[in-house]
Amino acid sequence: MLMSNHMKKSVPSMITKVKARQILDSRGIPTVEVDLYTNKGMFRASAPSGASSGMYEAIELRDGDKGTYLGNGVSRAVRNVNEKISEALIGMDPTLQSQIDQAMIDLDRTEKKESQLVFTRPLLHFSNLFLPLRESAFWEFFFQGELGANAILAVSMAACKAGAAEKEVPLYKHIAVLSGNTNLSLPIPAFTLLSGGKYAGNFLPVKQIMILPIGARQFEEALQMGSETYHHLKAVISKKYGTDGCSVGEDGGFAPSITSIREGLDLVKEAIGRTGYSEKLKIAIDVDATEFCIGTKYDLDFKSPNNSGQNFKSGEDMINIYKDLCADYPIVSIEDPFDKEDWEHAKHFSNLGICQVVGDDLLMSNTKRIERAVQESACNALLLKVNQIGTVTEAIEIVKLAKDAHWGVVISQRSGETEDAFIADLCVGLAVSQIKAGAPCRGERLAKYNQVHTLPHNSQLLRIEEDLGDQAVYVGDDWRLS
Ligand code: 2PG
Ligand code: MG
Repeated sequence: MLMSNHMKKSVPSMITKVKARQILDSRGIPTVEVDLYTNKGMFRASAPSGASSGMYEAIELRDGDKGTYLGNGVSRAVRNVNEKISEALIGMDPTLQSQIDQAMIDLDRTEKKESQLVFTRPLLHFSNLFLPLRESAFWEFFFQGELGANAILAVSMAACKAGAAEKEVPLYKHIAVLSGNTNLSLPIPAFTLLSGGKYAGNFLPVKQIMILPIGARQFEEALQMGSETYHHLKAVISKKYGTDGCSVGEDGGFAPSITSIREGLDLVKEAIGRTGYSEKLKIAIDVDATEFCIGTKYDLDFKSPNNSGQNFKSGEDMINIYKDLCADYPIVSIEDPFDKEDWEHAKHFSNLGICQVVGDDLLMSNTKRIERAVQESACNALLLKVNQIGTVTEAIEIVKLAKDAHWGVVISQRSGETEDAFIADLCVGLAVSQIKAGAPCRGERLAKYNQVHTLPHNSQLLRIEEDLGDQAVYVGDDWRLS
């Protein structure tokens, strides 16, 4: 027995098999799931997928065959894992994350150095010029990597889980070691309470109104505050808009038929008022302004069928709107307050220092754009979407970039999620100050929050807060520092 244990240890640790398959994400759209095998067992990860995409991010590979899953199938990405990536990784040590990621990056580049521009439909009509760019037939083309960010990321995360198992440490600790981080902390959750923008069928122009439980003492308490406020909000909405006002958007936030940001904020304020935590909960908004930027103007009525065209705002107007909102409500963070190319207003607003200004579409988790934003002070927090950067190693690097600039860091869900809780461990391992994983409701969102949280007696595997015990430090009041 002793002998065989000894022999087991001496077997060199290596990846023995990588197998991908197509699964469906939370929107019912295909995505890539990977099972990566080592001498220690099988490790599974899946890639999320979002609505916003563009020329600066790592691009997921989709089949484009409109007859199958409306063109969203990922069988080519799956094949890339099963054939090319698998061949490149078999035999590698799963603890060597950066080498694994580099092998995939190299493989992608040997095949095709740059993303490929693929046209799926010709430009249709001159009138498209007047639509927001992402609405237009101009965008019937997309940039496509060779292997697919969906293929690469799922393998990268599965390998990271395998590396942790190899070292016999929890995933977050493995990530901390990979990044050289010695301070573990549990992030502030940004819970979506109201959904709007492209996420919901109401007329609320902004994408999400969220709460941040900065006054909680532990993550567990933060989760309780989020859940209770969510349910108080449900009651408030039911009373005002009827139960059909309680249908939810893509990341679980309620989507009553409200038309303005203030109407939404008033609902949230009322719900917060019912909790008894008023001082402990702050508000964050993801404006996602790129969605309603037309030329140099912002159309706050962009979702209204009776849009009179009278509610167009200039960048300056938007700054004034944000100033007033921050004065009237406990708003501490605004994400994408301007179009992704409106650097001037972003700089101006950010320099006012009124609140945390988060760059999502502005940065697209892209190193060059982050460097520019740091230099120009166009925002003061990074929103990191792992599938936009593509590998765990690159995610670690850009978080460092943001931390070096003394920015906040929010690690974020995508609208299309899976039950994979990887980002929870990533947040703790990198000690970033905020996790944005949607509402405190719906399985694919709770998978992340529950992973950070203590769930005593509920799992054979320890959750992070439980595992850290007395050493668990909830970010709380220090949430701005990452
Ligand atoms: C965002 C993200 C996540 P998507 O804008 O912050 O909520 O959305 O994944 O659709 O790009
Ligand atoms: Mg966003």
